[in-house]
Amino acid sequence: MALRKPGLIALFDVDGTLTAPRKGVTPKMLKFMQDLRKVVTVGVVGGSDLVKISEQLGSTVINDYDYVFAENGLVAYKDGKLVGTQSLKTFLGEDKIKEFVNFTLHYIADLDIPIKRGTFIEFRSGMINVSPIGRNCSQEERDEFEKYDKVHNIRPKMVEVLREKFAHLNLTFSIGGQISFDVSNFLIINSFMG
Ligand code: M1P
Repeated sequence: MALRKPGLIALFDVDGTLTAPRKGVTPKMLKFMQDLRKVVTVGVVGGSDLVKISEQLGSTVINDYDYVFAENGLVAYKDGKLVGTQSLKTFLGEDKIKEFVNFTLHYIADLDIPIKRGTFIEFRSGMINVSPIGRNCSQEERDEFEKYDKVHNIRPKMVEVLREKFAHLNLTFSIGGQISFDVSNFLIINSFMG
């Protein structure tokens, strides 16, 4: 690592950049990243939690890159070690989380979309991931939902409703992937950024 340029960091998004959405990294991309790391500091940033990022980039991901930022940066690793984490549970408290989950599940129950599977809400460390079709749909079903959503705006409409309903919770919404959106809190993000 002696030849690495100081003061320079190359940061890469995961889904849609290093890999196809939710797919594994190709050997070619992996080699490129390994070569790049010889000349600059390299970090990866994903909306997913570390489990999913590891499925895509490999089980040694936190050691393969200088920085790994999971959950959009709310869980951070440097040189293989956890250096920061945020807990939405601590930040919002159980009552507010329950209020959000209950409303969201009711909304999804009333939603008329072609198919529904399971795991509509995935609770992570610093965020909640919400999927109208359900996260355990197949790849084919995921691709179909993405197309359907582009026409019917299921996620943007749902985010609009949740944004208004939970304005008092200072929530942030991010539609980054194919079948879901991420929900976190402005203050948790700001406190983490220092
Ligand atoms: O990294 C982008 C997004 O990837 C997944 O989205 P989806 O399952 O909708 O394709 C999720 O892990 C999401 O949290 C993340 O932002």
